[in-house]
Parts: sequence; C-alpha cells; structure tokens
Amino acid sequence: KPGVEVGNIGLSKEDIKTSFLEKLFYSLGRIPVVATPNDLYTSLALAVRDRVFRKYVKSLEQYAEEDARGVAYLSAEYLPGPHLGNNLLNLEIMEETREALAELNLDLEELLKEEVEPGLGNGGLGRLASCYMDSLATLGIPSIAYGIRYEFGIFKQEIKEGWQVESTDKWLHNGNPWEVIRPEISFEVKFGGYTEHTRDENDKLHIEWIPGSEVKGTAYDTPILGYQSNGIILRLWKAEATESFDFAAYNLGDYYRAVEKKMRSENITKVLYPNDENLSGKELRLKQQYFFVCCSLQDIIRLHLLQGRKLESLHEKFTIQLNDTHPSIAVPELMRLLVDVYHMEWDAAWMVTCKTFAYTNHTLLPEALERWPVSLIRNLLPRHLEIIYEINSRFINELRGHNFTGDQISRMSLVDESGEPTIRMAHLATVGSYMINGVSALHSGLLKKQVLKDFAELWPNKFTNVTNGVTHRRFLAVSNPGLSALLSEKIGKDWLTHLDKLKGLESYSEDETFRRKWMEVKLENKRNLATQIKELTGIDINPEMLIDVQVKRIHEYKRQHLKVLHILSLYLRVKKEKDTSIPPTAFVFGGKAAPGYFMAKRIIKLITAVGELINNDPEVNKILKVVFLPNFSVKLAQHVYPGADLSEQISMAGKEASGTGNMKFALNGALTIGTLDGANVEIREEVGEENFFLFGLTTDEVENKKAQGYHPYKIYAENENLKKVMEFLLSDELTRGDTELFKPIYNNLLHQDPYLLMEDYQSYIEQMENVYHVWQDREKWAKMSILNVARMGKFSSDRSIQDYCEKIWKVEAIKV
Ligand code: 26Q
Repeated sequence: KPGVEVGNIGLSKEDIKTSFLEKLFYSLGRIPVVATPNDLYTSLALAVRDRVFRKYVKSLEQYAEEDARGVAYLSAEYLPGPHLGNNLLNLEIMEETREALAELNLDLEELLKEEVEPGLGNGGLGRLASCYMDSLATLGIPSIAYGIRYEFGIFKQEIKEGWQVESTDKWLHNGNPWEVIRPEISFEVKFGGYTEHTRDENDKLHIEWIPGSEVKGTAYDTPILGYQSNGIILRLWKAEATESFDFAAYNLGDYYRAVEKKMRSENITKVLYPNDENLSGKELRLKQQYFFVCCSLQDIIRLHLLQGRKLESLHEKFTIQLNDTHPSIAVPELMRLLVDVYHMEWDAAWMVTCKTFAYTNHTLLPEALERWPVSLIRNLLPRHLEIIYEINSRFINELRGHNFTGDQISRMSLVDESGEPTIRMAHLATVGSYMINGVSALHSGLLKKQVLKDFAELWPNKFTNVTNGVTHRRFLAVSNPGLSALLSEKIGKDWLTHLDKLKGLESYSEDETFRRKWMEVKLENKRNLATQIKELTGIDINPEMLIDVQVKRIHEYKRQHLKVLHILSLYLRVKKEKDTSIPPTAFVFGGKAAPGYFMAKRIIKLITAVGELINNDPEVNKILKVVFLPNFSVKLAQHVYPGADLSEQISMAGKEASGTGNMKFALNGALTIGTLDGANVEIREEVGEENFFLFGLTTDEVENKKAQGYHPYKIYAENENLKKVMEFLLSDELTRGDTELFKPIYNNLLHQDPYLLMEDYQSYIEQMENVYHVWQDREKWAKMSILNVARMGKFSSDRSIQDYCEKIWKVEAIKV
C-alpha cells in the first residue's frame, strides 16, 4: 500500500506557512514582495489542495478496500462556490492559516476575496448538486460526481442603464489551482453517422454504429472535502479532438482542417446554456448532455471492471443518480454499451439498466420538461433513437398487458406524436429508473398527481420524496462566523455535523441577554451587507433598516414583480399621502434573467427603474431604498443571507419545486414571508406557523381558480389601491416618458396573469403590514428569529443525503 504521508502536509501554523511560501517560490516562481494578490491566493490554494488530496486519497483507499457500493451523481450543472474558505473550515485550519498569513503581514480575508468561483450552473439545481457533494463527503458515502467542465460558466451580469447586459464568464483566466487534469482518463464519444445491422453465421443480429464524427473527453478532477473527514471527486469532462481524426487530416497534409476539427470538437464544452426552466432544443445542448453521459458511463464501467467484477452486477455496486432529465440519455447509452459493445442480451441488459438509475425531478413547469425532436436525435445519435424506440415498444406492450386504454398509452409513450415527433425525456428517465423522487413533499405529491400521474399508478412503489437540503457548513459556518460563534458558545460545536442540535437554542429565545447578542450579530452582518451594496451599486443603506431580500433567478412564476407592486404601493403612500409611519426598509433584489427571456429582462428594468425613482427622491429615500445587486453568485450569496432580516419566497403555489434559498435565509435568522409552495410548506411546519408570514392561495385554490376561469382585470378594477399601483407602471414619473416601457408587464398582468399576482396581491400587502407590525417589536422579532434557526435542523443536506441513502440508494457510509 503506497504511503500518502509524503511531503509537508501538516496542519500547524508553521506547516501552513512553510507550504505557502514553498508554493509561492517553487510552483509560481515568486517572492512575496513582487507577488500579485492572485499569486498569493494561488499559493495558499495549492498548499491547501495538497492537504485536501491527502484526505481524498485516504478515503479512496478505504472505499476500494471495502469494495463498497457507491453512488455516481450525474449532473449537467454544479455551483460549488469558492473552495478556499470551505476547505479551510473542513480541514479545521481557518485560524492557523489566518495566523500564518498574519505573520507574513498578509490578510486571509483579502486572499479569500481573490477567488473566482466556478459558475458551472444556472441556479438551484446546480447549487443543490454541490451541497450534496459536501454532505456525501462529510458522511463518508462512497461516491463520485460527474459533470461538464464548461470553459465559460453562467454569464456575467452587469446592469447598464437599468438593463441586464451579459458578458462571458472567463473563470479559468487566472488558472484553477483546485483541479488536476487526468490525461490518462479519457474516452471517445461518437456522433452522427448511421447504424449497420448484420447477421452472423448463427443468425445472431449485430448492430454497429458507424459514426460521422468523434471527440475525446478528458477528466479534470477537483477534490471536494467533507468536514473533518473524507473527500470525494468532482470529475468534469472537457471535449477535445481525437488523435485519430487529427492524424487523418495531417496525413492528407491538411493542417488547417485538423485545426478546424479541433476547434469544432472543443465547442462542445465551451459554454453553459443560461436557460433554466425553459428549453431551447438546441443541438449543441444535446451534444453536451450525451458527451458527458457517455464519458461518465465509460468511466463507471472502467471502475467496475477494474475491481474484477462482471457487468451483470453493475447495479449491485453502483447506483447512478440522474439530476433531472439532463443526463437521461444515459438510459439508452447504458443499453447500447451493454448490448452492442459488451454483447449482453437485451433482457439482461435492461434488467441491469433499470436497477442502476434513479431519477430526481426538479420541475413541473410544462415549458421546462425536456423534449427532443426525433429528427435531432436521429441525426446526432441514430443508434440511441433505435434503442429508445425498442424500449418504448416493449413498454407499450407491457401497458397493453395491464389493460391501459389507448388514451393512457399515448399519454405515457416515450414518443409524443401529437405534433412534430419528440422524445419525452422525463418518461424515458422514469421508465429507465428504479426510483423517482421529487424535491419537497408538496412537489413529490404533485408529481404523482400531475406530470407522472399514469406512471405513479403503474409503479406506486417507485415514487418517493426527498426534501432538498443545504449545507449549513458553507451557508452558516463559513459565511456567518459571527452567528456560528454565538451558536457554538451556547450549544457546543456538534451542530456542524448534526444540525438538529440547533434545537438546543430554543430555550434561549426567552433569554433577554441572548436576544441582545443575537441582534448585535445580525446588525454586524447587516453592516457587512451594506458595505457590499455600497461597493457594488454605490447605494447607501442604513444598516438599521429592515433588510428585505429576494435573490433567485428572475422568473414570472417567482413573482419578483409582485414585490415591486408592493414597493410601489408603499412609495405612493409616502409620496402622495405623506405617510411616514412605514418602518425604514431596504428592498434588495438579485438574480439573472435568461438572455432570451423578454419578460424577465423587463422585470429587472422595472426593479431598477423603481430604484432610480425612490433612491433619488429625498422625500422617500429616508424610508425606502431599492437595490438590484448585479451578478448574483454563490460568493455574493454568502454575504447576502447573513445580512437579511426578511426572506421573500413568494412564488405562485405549485410552481417552485422546492426552493433552497428559503432554507439558507432561515438558517441565518431571517424570517420568511411566503406562499405554501415547495419546501416553504415544510419550513413553516418546522418553525411553527406563528413564526412564518404566510399569504396567498394554496395549490388547490390555484387549481380551482383557474378551472372556474380567472379574470385578473376584475380584481384590478375592484381594488382601488391595486389600480393606482398598476397605473403607476405606465406613468411618466416611472417611465420617464417611455410609456411603452412596462406595457408588456402591465398588459400581461391585466389580461393573462398566469401566476395570479392580481389574485394574491391583497393578501400579500396585508401580510407585509403584519411583518411591519412585528418588526416594530424588536424583542418579538428576535425571538422568532432564534426559533427559526433553532428549528432548521431538517434542512441540512446531510439529512437529505441520509434520506437518499435509505430510501433510494441503499448505500452505507464508510468513515475513514
Ligand atoms: C435544460 C435543457 C436545455 C437547456 C437548459 C435546461 C435547464 C437547465 C437548468 C433546465 C433547468 C435548469 C435548472 C432548474 C432548476 O434550478 N430547478 C430548481 O431546482 C432546485 C433544486 O431542486 C429547486 O429548489 C427549485 O425549486 C427548482 O426551480
């Protein structure tokens, strides 16, 4: 057994200092006086990476030795956030490092700021994958996470004249000290061409896929460390040209064609598609999905065979979790590998396949359910189309055997033939998986009632719920050191690995001194947030104000514009009625709009226009401020959650599958105003209804309202206040004469209003009055805040991962 205790990887202050200087001298060739901030950050990151790798290698040895069953997590997106601070926490060397640097006259905080985060995801789904990696590592679950190494992550957002402007995210510009390239771990991926069906002398059918082109995927590994313990690998694939294709072109003396091939191949992992919850049906997106799935499955099979096992037992040693349908082409791809490449019989291969995969659904929105045109799949993956058709015809035969009606069968078919034929990827994932889960109790229930209703009737035991969770180590321990210290002082440090220990805080909500300390910590975090706001927007916020925050992707269903209508109603009260009774409030927004999403971009412009108006009006700006934080990211989020007083979770009931920001806010002591949507339902159950500001229709009421015929105009016409607010959207004051500016929003709300803003408006306004009422009583607010934090134990991603292990994966922890 090779030793891993080589080199200087000690954890003392002196060890860290020595390593840091060694990295600076010998890895970067620098001395401190000429080192740039990025040099210093990189040296520290490299020193820390060595220590992280040591832990990872130890875990890996252990997992291999025990021949353990493991999880492969397949996700097209990851949003890990900055690694450095998190790794220092998990190695428990935050203070030692701070001191080591201080002795060199360096400030750890300054180095932490240098890190550019990998924005390899759109929002909730990618961040969830990263929270799960943190918990998988901490709990010691043998696992590996696969994804795509996008050269450009989610676009950088700037605000110019109030509008979102996108530019490319060059996250690799300064190099990436956390990853190592694994040139030896690379696989070929084929595209296009045609299939050849031939019979051998025994009349056995052989099918060969003759591709039109090939690319190579190479592994880039980033170790992800758990707290005090194990590490796991995030393995991201980068696309390159294959040698053989290069070579063929060279031989023809066609150097330029070879280079062109190379560039075309590299295109596949060039950029992340910035659409969430809305599909574009672009060929390159399908290429990305197949590319990373194909490399990952080959790697899984390699690992399986490396241990001397047979492919017939793949499902015993591996379970593969599909993070939404984005990797669902894995179902026909595994069939292809088993049947065409490893010559397994169809039935045996199908048994292995559908005992290997499990599928997590993250959305019910019809426009977000992935469908790929049959014609596109035929061109790009001709063999996969044949396999999908075969899976479908066998599935439909099974349904006939169960006496399903023709109607039901065409609803359940993997192929939608109502218009241009398309493949329903959610159906493919469902048929090819042994378990299907939603991401909150409400969402999992609706999944069985709506989108996958027929499937839930056919296979009731395949459906389950795993409520999302977040890592409290990043989102509390690392990002809110003030509150963390206060918690540990009262209840010890066990909460870092057992979040339900926070329950021990409950009784302190009655302790006046504790409440004072609690509010002091919050105020300090609000000062910090105010500083960030000033730096990023130039806007001054008085930290004593109520800080009311809505940060998330911009979407009509999330109803950022409902919040705007409320702000306008307050503005009109201050301005026209000279009402000065409203408690000073800063409304903070943040989030990106998909570049092609017209309404979402208008909503950003609306927020910034309202901000311009209010922030520059001396009659109003002592009471109200409106801020749009540009380029919301994990890094920025870590400043935002700790500084928030109020968390806005105001989507129309039935639309937000879970939400995870809701959990991060509450964990940091913000109170929530929200609808009964996604995980809000469970958060309210846990914290107690008296500690949650509820408003709006329930999912059932929404359904009834829509069934009866919804008339937003009527609501508008009958509500004087709402009418004034709506008319203000068209006013010169707001639009500076460009009366068309917010017409699309105005018209949409008045005549369609698919997300029932008009319906929920009054209830929201009234609940906000209640928020203000409680805010006036700071002692009560503090109590509620403490109780919220004390009761958030359920929402640790450690609990979610334990649920996955027990309900779905049947995998056990192996602690080093
Ligand atoms: C798919 C195909 C083509 C292009 C883009 C996409 C795509 C990309 C990202 C579709 C959806 C997404 C992201 C979805 C997402 O973030 N969903 C959120 O997942 C969270 C974690 O479960 C939930 O908490 C949120 O409620 C849900 O909206």
